[in-house]
Amino acid sequence: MKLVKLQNFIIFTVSVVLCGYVGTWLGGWSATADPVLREIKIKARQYAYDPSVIRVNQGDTLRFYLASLDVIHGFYLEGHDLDGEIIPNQKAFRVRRLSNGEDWREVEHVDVIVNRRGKFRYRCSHTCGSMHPFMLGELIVEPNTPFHAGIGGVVGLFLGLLFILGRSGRAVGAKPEDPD
Ligand SMILES: [Cu+2]
Repeated sequence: MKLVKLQNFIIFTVSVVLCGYVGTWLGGWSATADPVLREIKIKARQYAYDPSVIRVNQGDTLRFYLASLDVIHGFYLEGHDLDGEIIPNQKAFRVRRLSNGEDWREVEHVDVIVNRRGKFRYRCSHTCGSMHPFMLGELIVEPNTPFHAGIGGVVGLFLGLLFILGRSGRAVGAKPEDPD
């Protein structure tokens, strides 16, 4: 009987770990396989951005529309190689990548794919007045894997329990023929 218990324990543990792993894998897969396009309209004014906090999920594509309500502002997005220049009362704005020394180009929106989790600040990169250094916002990129891993773990637990119940049922049935 001891051997059966040990076997049950191993099968249970393996199925929980395996299903947790599969759940995590599926979670990671869905984070990149189901990217959402989010349109984000940012209004800049002295000395703030609206919205000042943006929450998105890893893998999303962010389509930024930038507008200024007063003077020329910048839009530098940390960690995403993007700098913007926003001219007031104008639908188009200018962007450039800093890494390759690219020149400004005029666009009506700019797309950024957020592949990394974390907090990234965006700040004004165009001196716009006395409080310019405090013109900041925060982009929060959240993972969406723990939920799937959790579901995988619960499914694993359930399957493991079913397996043990099935096995112990058979063990009891077999007992008269094969006593320990
Ligand atoms: Cu500014």
